[in-house]
Amino acid sequence: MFNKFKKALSKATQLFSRARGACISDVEEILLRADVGVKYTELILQKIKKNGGDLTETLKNEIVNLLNLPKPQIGTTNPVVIMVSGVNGSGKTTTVAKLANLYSKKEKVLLVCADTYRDAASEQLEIWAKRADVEIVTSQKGQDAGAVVFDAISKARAKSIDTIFIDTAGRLHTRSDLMEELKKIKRVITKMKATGPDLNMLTIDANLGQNSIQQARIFTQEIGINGLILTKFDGTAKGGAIIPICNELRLPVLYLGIGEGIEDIIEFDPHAFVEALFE
Ligand SMILES: Nc1nc2c(ncn2[C@@H]2O[C@H](COP(=O)(O)OP(=O)(O)OP(=O)(O)O)[C@@H](O)[C@H]2O)c(=O)[nH]1
Ligand SMILES: [Mg+2]
Repeated sequence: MFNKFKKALSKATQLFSRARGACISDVEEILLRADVGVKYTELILQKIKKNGGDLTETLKNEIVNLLNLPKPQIGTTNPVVIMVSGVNGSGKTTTVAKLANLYSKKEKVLLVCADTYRDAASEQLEIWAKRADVEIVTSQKGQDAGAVVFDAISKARAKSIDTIFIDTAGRLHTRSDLMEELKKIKRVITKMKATGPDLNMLTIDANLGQNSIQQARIFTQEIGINGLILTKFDGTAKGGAIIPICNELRLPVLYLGIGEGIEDIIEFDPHAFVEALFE
């Protein structure tokens, strides 16, 4: 897993690894260029100045501390419900497919297309379901997304499915009708399972860097996101934005998307991440 991480992070690594043995002003420049942002760069530099000792080690420890936010507890009643939301093109469909594939190695999973907005959304997800060799609940364009989710959870119960993955329609955080639909999906889940979605995750395109914080905040306020997935991390030079994103939102990063293939996802671990960054 470490190797996969290293390869996928090569862009970010190119930048961070230069901090090894660098002086403090170089570190400042590196952090700012990686889109860590002024606030968190200052915070990290203050710690380095205060601690003395090995600069690289302090830097690594500080980044781990900043990324180490508590992860949500997954309930013990099946099906575990995992819902993924996000703006258009942020990687929701690809991500639910990758996750279903990952989980299917250990348990019975079900993919659910609750995107009833986009043309051919079900067809797209069906292709992924075949690739991952997992079951799917499809839907029709214009169908009520809440009803699709209701049927899917009923089916999951009848078939003793362990975990279901719900793909939702892409929306701008400013589109209130679509935001209402997400709330409705969440209400339907909560009616059928009092604890609500076990994971209510937001996909964020890592290339947006710090610019993603405002839109993410709106999703968080509206539908109570409890974990983040940074997608397209393989191509970004703004990987340092992961620090302001999760700290401003006070949400842990749970996965990183690192490519377009079905295996291109990594469960996020702050230590492994930082080790790979500084390789
Ligand atoms: N390089 C790279 N590309 C990705 C990653 N995740 C998704 N993509 C690409 O991003 C594009 C959009 O992905 P989708 O999964 O369709 O995004 P979506 O959020 O479902 O899009 P809508 O349903 O239209 O809102 C596709 O071309 C994917 O191949 C990733 O981790 N790395
Ligand atoms: Mg989609």
